[in-house]
Amino acid sequence: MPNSLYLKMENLDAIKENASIPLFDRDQITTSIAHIGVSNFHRAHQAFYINELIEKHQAFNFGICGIDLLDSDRKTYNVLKDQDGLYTLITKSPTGFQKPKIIGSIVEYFFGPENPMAVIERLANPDIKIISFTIAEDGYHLNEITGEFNQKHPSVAEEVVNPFNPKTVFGYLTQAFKLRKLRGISGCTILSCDNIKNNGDTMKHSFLNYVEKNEPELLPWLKTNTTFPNTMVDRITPTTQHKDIDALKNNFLVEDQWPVVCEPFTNWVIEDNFFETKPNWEKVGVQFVKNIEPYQNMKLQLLNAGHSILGILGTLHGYKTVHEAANDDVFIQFLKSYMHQEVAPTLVDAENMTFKAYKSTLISRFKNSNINDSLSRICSESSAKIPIFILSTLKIQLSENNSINHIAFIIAAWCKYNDGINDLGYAYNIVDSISNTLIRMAALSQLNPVKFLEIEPVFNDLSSNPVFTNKYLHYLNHLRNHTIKESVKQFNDK
Ligand code: CS2
Repeated sequence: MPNSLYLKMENLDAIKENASIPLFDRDQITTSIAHIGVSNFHRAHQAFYINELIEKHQAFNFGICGIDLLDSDRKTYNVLKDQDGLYTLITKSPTGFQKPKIIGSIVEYFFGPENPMAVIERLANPDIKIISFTIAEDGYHLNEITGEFNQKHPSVAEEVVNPFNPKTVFGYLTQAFKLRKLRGISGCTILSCDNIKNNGDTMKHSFLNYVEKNEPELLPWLKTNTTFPNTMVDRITPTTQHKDIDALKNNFLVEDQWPVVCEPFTNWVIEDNFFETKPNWEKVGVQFVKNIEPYQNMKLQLLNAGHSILGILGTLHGYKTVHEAANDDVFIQFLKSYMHQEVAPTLVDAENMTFKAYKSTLISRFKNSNINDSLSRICSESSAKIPIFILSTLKIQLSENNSINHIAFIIAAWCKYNDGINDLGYAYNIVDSISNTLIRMAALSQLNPVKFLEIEPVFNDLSSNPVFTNKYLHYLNHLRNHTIKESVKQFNDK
């Protein structure tokens, strides 16, 4: 059997026997995108689109400079350094694998903790026209109640006294834009690719709030030199498993320390609001639209909410993966009627995407067993996800006096989820930045069930709403005395 080869530039010629390699000369590429947060998702989504653009349309000016800012991202730094920025994308459909594809669009990489000044200089460089990022829901440091930037966050407090060694994306951007202003360089587009509602507006709000507090003289310049388009990003990207690494090595003879797995489906919609020139990304299927809201709502309230629901119900039952929960008729019936009865009334069709069409693809995406997406990934950081994915629907449904039964049931089930034990009697971890609070409030709710709703950063003043609370109490009582399957079945049959 031939030997496997390390993924590196010098081995690409030999690797091309078994995997698709970038069909372009990477040395010709110039960098105009800096992306902060080189997550699996970024590598399956934006970096894939850019790779397509360079490969099929010779757009050599769109190279990506990957940047990570957190110590916990050191592994990405080491792997991408070892592999010359290359990595493998493994696209898995329900029926099997496509030939693995080596992605070559990340042509530079910087690691903040190693050299913060180099990151600041790179972001300040006039070549960079777009600064994009995926920093996850809790990276925005917004106080859920007041909507204000959380100046007291430890990383913020630390960087304010040591501004040339920033810790947050906001600190880095501030220093970079100060340099641009000082040097007479114009600004750029700041592009959020996170799963949060009005992600561009949210970034703008957080960042300008931060600057107003910490560097007020920069504010007027920023307002005229940056734009913050809202975006909708969509591609299911599970956590890479050891068996993916092994299969790539054994079946395709490629030794990649950290390949990325994803589904075939992909979608990227961006509000047409670029600073100076709009990129020509429509050539690879990106949609530029005037009004992003219907797309975002559909995606967050159907796909992401659907994931969270399968995550909570499935974990309580003892399932480990999304496809197991999605192939269980009891859970999928619940999910479908949730979408139909409680989400549909809050949505409007988007210009190029109807609610019905989007919904119809979803269930089969969830059922794709080759993706093997873990429920633990889905349930991680639920305290930041549930308000965006599910409580936003609740707010509308309550204000319209519409049905809220499913949501009351889901929140009750989430309370039980935080007991940390499934119906088979096995314990699982609650992975959340406020896990201690979630566990404590779920425990207190054994005696006083409304307690769980008193987690203010998540629920705000929901505990004082009798319409919701009564339903929640009813379902929690049932859930505490039955298995999740029994409770969902009873709910479905009513
Ligand atoms: C998931 C997302 O955990 C989650 O929030 O729902 O990561 C989801 O897989 C992506 O948004 C798909 O586009």
